[in-house]
Amino acid sequence: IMKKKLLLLGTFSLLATATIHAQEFRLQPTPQKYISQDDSISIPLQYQLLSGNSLSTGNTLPLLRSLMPGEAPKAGFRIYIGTQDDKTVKNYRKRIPQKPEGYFLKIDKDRIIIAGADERGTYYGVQTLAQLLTLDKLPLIEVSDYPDVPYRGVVEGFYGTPWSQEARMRQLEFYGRNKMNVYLYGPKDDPYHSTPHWRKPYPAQEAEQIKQLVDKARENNVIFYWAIHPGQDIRWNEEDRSLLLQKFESMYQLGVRGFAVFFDDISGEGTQASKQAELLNYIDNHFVQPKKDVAPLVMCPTEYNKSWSNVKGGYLTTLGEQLNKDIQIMWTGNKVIATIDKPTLEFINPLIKRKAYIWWNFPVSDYVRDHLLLGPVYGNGLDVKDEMSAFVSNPMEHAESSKISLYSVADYTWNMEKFDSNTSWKHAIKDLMPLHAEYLETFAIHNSDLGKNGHGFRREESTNIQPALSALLKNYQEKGEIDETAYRQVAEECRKIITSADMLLASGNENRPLINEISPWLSQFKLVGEYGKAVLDMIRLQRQEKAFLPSHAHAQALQTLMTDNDARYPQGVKSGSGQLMPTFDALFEASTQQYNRQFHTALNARAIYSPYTLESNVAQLAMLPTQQKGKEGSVAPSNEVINWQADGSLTLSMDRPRVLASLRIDLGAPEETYAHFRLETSLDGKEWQHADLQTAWKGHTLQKVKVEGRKVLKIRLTNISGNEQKVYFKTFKLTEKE
Ligand code: 14T
Repeated sequence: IMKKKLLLLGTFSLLATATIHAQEFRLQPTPQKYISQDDSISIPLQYQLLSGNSLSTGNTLPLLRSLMPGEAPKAGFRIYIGTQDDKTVKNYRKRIPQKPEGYFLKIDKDRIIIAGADERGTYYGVQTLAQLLTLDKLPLIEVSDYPDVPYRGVVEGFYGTPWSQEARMRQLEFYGRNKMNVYLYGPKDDPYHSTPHWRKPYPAQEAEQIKQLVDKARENNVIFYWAIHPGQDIRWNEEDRSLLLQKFESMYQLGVRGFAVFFDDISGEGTQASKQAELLNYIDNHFVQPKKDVAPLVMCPTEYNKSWSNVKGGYLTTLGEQLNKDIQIMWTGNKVIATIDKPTLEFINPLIKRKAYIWWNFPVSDYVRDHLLLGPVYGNGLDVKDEMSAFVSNPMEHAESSKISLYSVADYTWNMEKFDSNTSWKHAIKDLMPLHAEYLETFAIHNSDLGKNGHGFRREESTNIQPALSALLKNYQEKGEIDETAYRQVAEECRKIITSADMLLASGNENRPLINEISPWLSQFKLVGEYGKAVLDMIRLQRQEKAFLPSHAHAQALQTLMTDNDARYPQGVKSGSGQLMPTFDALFEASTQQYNRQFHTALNARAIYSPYTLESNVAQLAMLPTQQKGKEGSVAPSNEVINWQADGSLTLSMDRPRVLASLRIDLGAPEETYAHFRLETSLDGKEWQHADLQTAWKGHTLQKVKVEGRKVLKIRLTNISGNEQKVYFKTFKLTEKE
């Protein structure tokens, strides 16, 4: 009896004959089931291929042949491959999981069997073999595998610079390798996807590029969905309907076999549920169904998350009742940016009378463009595989950097119950830069959180060093003492940060596209590490009158360099903003204050120089960051519906009285709403002067405030209606007089 070992989770057992690296080997995405023996074979140099008829077209065999070049008609080693009805695999039919995209893979002493439930399943069997072939020897193994979620992948749906052609080509290959089967093309800033040009065909050059992507997608067994975003100016007439169908037909001619219509982030006419449903059904009945080779239609509703939905208004139920059953409906969860759990799906599925097609807004960073979101994927339910039809991730405009999350999304959607966030994250990093993984991990762990933002969505950051950071700060602030263990840990981490930034910046061609994307943040990251060291010097030297001064000056110089680097890029550059920077700033302030007290000096003890600060007793407003660029100061837009309670107010305070040139406020609400608010300014924070709101131009919700030449210290906006007001907080922007 052969000794068999059941490995349900995690890494391979150390195979007697394999290399030491085998210890770190892991199949990705995590398979449903595999059994491996403590034995392995050499990779066959020659083999006989016995392949099923179902694979005569398609890319499964080309992939296999590219992985194993030694095909020879009379070789003793045999590879049997096929889908379930093929003769080549008939002896193994019962072993094939009866699930879409499932496969059975067996490696024996004298043969390999790859048997799929369908063509994509067989292809995934070959992808698993491809991973095993990276080992020095092939382990004797049996894999029975299939995905938990039917559609898994990516929706390029963010605002900002769309991905480059080269980036997309690399993505599609990545999806194939990670067993993701959909890519939805819908960049908000492609003019031919959205208003103004959705009605027009692509110019020849752009069309050619899309064709190239479609081919690449097919090569990797990914369904390329082309999405249209017509809602901003669509008219519900035959003319626009036929223009839309013509556009789809032109995309079909380019090879597109998946179509989507997005009605997100629009207002006015386009938002009517019954009109949307009528259009979608028409497309389904007259375009998708007759063609026979087109994937199920996908739509993104206008009310695409719970917080924006008005169940009584009937929008979602209308879609649920009227849309053809096979049309998929997207959903981002309880909010625009949210993790997905059981209750999320129990809310939406009954309304739309089908399983939601999850549009997960992570790691998208278009609302926090100064941050990179490189942390682990966590927070989604591990018990929701049966409640969703799809799970697609909306990524960052940084394609390569997004792969850290996308790798884990592939893992999560394939095998939910076994998804281990941290393990998956570490392997994602190793997959991106095997030779520099250690350094990339250090960079990623400290570049995970989003900072303050209107959606209130945050991520853990610096979890490896967070306990040491808080112990160090607490002891220093409360007792003026240095926790030596924590001090050593933080000093060591700063050293690692500086090394990692250097090693990655000088990593040459291991992953050039990735380094190009992150280089502004790498420079910032190195400064964060140096700043940390300078601040550690400060607390160490705080009682030494002379020695303290250069460390204080150095820390200030590094603050200036970080501010300059941040200002060098239009989107800004923040690194370590979650834990490292707040701790270092607090240590800078505490040690300088101590020093000033002890030596009766007046060194600058303020780490962050921010001319504007915001206070509010309206919870959703209090989390908004303020910004300053030149003469312009602003509060970031909220991006969510604000429930502004009666008497709730927002106060913007300045570091010193400043003379205003203009002030603009947009609550995204009709003109009448502004009568419910009182706007005031103050020069001393005690006496308040009224200021008049005026509609900037007809039909627009933007208000201009008559404040030219007014000298102010504070600006305050209060809800005086006595009732809660629901508003959007789109603009709050002032300019100062020269
Ligand atoms: F379609 C949706 F599911 C969706 O999420 N739409 C957009 C998306 O394109 C964008 O990348 C994402 C993150 O910012 O959120 C949606 O865009 C918004 C969301 C807002 F709350 C645009 C404006 C908003 F105020």
